[in-house]
Amino acid sequence: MARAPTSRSAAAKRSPSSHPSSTQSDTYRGNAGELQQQAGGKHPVLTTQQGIPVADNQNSLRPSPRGPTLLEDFILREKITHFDHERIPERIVHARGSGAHGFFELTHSLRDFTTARVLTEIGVQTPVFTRFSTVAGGAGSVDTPRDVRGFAVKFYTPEGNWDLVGNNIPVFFIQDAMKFPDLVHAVKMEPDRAFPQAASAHDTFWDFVSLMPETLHMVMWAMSDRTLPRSLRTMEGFGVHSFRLINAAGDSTFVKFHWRPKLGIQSTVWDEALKLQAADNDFHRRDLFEAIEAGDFPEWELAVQLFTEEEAENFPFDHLDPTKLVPEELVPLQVIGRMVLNRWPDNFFAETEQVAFCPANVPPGIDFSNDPLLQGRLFSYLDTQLSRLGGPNFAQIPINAPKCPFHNMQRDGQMQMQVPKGRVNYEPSSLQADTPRASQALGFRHFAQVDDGGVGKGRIRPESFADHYSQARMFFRSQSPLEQAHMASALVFELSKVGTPHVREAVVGHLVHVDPALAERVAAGLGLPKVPPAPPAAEPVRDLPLSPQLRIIDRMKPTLQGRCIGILVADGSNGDTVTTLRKALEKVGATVKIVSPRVGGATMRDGTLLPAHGQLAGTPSTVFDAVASVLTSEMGEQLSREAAAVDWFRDAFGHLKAIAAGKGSQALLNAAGIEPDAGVLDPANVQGFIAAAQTRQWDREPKLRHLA
Ligand code: HDE
Repeated sequence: MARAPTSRSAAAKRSPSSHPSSTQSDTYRGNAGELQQQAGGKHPVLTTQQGIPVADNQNSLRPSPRGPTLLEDFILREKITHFDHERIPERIVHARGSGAHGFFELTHSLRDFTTARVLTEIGVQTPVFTRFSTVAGGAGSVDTPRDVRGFAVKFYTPEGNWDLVGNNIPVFFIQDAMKFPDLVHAVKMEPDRAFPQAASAHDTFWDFVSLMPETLHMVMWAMSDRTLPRSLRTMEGFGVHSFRLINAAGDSTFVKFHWRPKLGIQSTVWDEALKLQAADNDFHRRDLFEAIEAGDFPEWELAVQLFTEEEAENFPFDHLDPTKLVPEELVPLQVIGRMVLNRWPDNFFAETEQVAFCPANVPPGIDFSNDPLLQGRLFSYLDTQLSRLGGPNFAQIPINAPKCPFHNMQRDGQMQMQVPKGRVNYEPSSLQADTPRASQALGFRHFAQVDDGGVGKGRIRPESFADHYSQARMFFRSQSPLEQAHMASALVFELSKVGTPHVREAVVGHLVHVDPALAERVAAGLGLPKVPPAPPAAEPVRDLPLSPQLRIIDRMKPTLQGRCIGILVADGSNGDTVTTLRKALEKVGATVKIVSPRVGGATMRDGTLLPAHGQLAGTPSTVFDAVASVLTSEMGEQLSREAAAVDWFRDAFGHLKAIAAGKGSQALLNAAGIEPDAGVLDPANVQGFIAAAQTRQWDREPKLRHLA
């Protein structure tokens, strides 16, 4: 066996980060760098975790060619043992997620309201790591179920980490942390049968809803198109709870945080979301990855709603109740900065999986409100990290470590990575001059809230939390008629998956309070003989002013930026038409992907080969925002007998997408049963197609499917 010789000069030239096993430890890096293969000199020598060079990575150690494996084989044992321990417990909620690095830049100072530097220093770029997630499914579940999305941002501020751990919906299902385990148990797969995965359409979830009327407002959001985002880049984000901002004088102002996507808010339609679960399990993850790789960096505005204690007292609801939102019409949004995600993680496990968010992580100048859900969250996240990440030192994992200096007397514990020096690991001490000390001037101060003069200790739900239906009604009635129809249909879909008749009926009973006409529509959709009676409501339901800002359809941005158009080609296609269309689409910011029966591409009429991004059978139109086809009549005829091609058009039409299809595609349109409308154009009508592709063909929907 030839021992690999060492080469100091080659090791010296190589940058430490290029080493495949580079870690934070310089010692480790240095040792590994000593060993360099002679042949070619590019590959460092494979070693064990102890730095022992490995000669053979193919065969385990045996006493004879066909003999048993020897226990002595420490290389095999170490490799297999490490592999056996590669997984850590997945998050009990929000297990499925995708993250990215970026920065937050403040454009408007909140100096009058807070001392937090991240919210007062205009122009400074604070590094962030953002993780988006679904809630109910496991880590390997699909990206597009009907589900709430997590929107968690870790700001590495100069005064410590600030985690804004929000969702893409501004309210929550429950009012008190005490009910969170029940809610999560009810929505996740049922414990005896272990299905359904990543879906709320089952008995236990709706049973819980039917018995917990406080869920009704968020249920209306969950049944809206908000839970079917087109992309993580087209989602809004919300801090949900009221937080406090504290200024230099110690005054408190309540704040609600909102993220608004630069691309505008946009969703898919339900049938499309369902089919995406087959077309691309990683639809959102891939979209985020591809956008960042292409330099098309996802961006959001950060906006705040600010209000005082006195103003809050006059709201027609209690802002400490997380099932309530503060309408923009009541407290306008002020944009204070932007977040850009510009770097995909180097390693999914090390960063996206190990990132540990916690709403209790706030720098001085930001403080909590008494929202009872937030108060419970302040405990839960640190607690869950201890078991998920294996001990109290998870803050030392690079993705979790603050990027500002940090010093304290916390010592030892599993996986301790730091090597503290000196005798002093306590405070106060007089033996060392440089030990950390608390600072009245710079340290975190809690807002000194005056007690609200209540009745004393007790398991008490405030009276001001009693109205469960008025905002649910406000949200439903603020939607456009089509969005209302989507919600009614979603309720019918979900409740049709509920096998227990009394649960279905009880939910419809609650809907009577939300909107009697909605209850009628859902009852009809379920085939109930009559609308069940509404349960008693603790408070009379009020007609609050409507909030059109809560719609999606009207607020979709007329742009092709961030949108992806598929062009179907086959042998004989007119390459000039394809090029003209492609250039025009790319000019206005769209991403264009070529689809062809074979991934190797198609030979154009002039003999040139146009390579494809995707094979037709594996690239259904569900993954595009609009589609075009440039085909000869002969190929159109041939493809009209190909199910994947017919579905390509049928689904694009059914999902309300613009279609550019010339004469050559007529046989396909016929086979797909498409009756051309304003959203079906000739590929030569480039500007017409661009205009149509900027939106969905909403007028088409009522002609296509029965909505409840
Ligand atoms: Fe969470 N939540 N949550 N949650 N949550 C977790 O923490 C919890 C709530 C949210 O990308 C867990 O590290 C309780 C509201 C996001 O890593 C856990 C309560 C909102 C993420 C936990 C809530 C959220 C989590 C699971 C009610 C929106 C994913 C793993 C009192 C404002 C963060 C983990 C990531 C994750 C507890 C309610 C958002 C168990 C007890 C409300 C985005 O600690």
